[in-house]
Amino acid sequence: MIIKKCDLEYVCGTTSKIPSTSKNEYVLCGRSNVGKSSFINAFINRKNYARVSNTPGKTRTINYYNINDEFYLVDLPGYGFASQSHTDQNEWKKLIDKYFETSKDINEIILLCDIRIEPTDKDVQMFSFILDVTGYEPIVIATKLDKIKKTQVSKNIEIIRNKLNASSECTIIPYSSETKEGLEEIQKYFE
Ligand SMILES: Nc1nc2c(ncn2[C@@H]2O[C@H](COP(=O)(O)OP(=O)(O)OP(=O)(O)O)[C@@H](O)[C@H]2O)c(=O)[nH]1
Ligand SMILES: [Mg+2]
Repeated sequence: MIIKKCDLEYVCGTTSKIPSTSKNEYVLCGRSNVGKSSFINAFINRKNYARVSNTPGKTRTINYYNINDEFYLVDLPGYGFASQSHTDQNEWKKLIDKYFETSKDINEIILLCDIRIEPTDKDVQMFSFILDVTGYEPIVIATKLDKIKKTQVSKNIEIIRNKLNASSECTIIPYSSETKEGLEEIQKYFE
């Protein structure tokens, strides 16, 4: 996929109106620090256009990246980090609920999981929440592939599938933003 254009076009917080983009939205969700913003940078081939940080909770708003005027990558704020207060968790929930209730342009939801770690209860909840609101299983990108040995990949993918209660048809793509392994497969999937 050739990226001719990428613009951060909308940034939504809890008090913002969710835009009606009238274009397909590919939605990225997952734990804080799992690599959502890094995925966007790899996808658009830019270094730090979507802000990446070691500090969990970097992305606090819903960020809409217009790709080639064809579709949007929607970066949702991450969940489940230790320093997240109750107030922050409530704000997060309000924003996420508002997005899923309001947006009419969701085309595909992508749940990112760290390939090294068994999905947390929050990941399991997110997976089943997506299934409930859309009627479809999300696709799963298993991030940080560069951090494990090749021989562990298929075992870890099955651990993710089992823990998420995902079907055997659910697409789970091993991926690394460092090496870009898996990127082509994801792009093909989008196309
Ligand atoms: N080795 C390796 N590190 C990665 C990969 N993807 C992300 N990281 C690192 O993980 C950290 C968090 O990445 P982000 O992309 O900011 O994570 P996020 O999901 O956007 O986090 P929030 O904005 O807090 O929700 C950064 O230090 C990244 O460099 C990957 O594929 N491999
Ligand atoms: Mg982020």
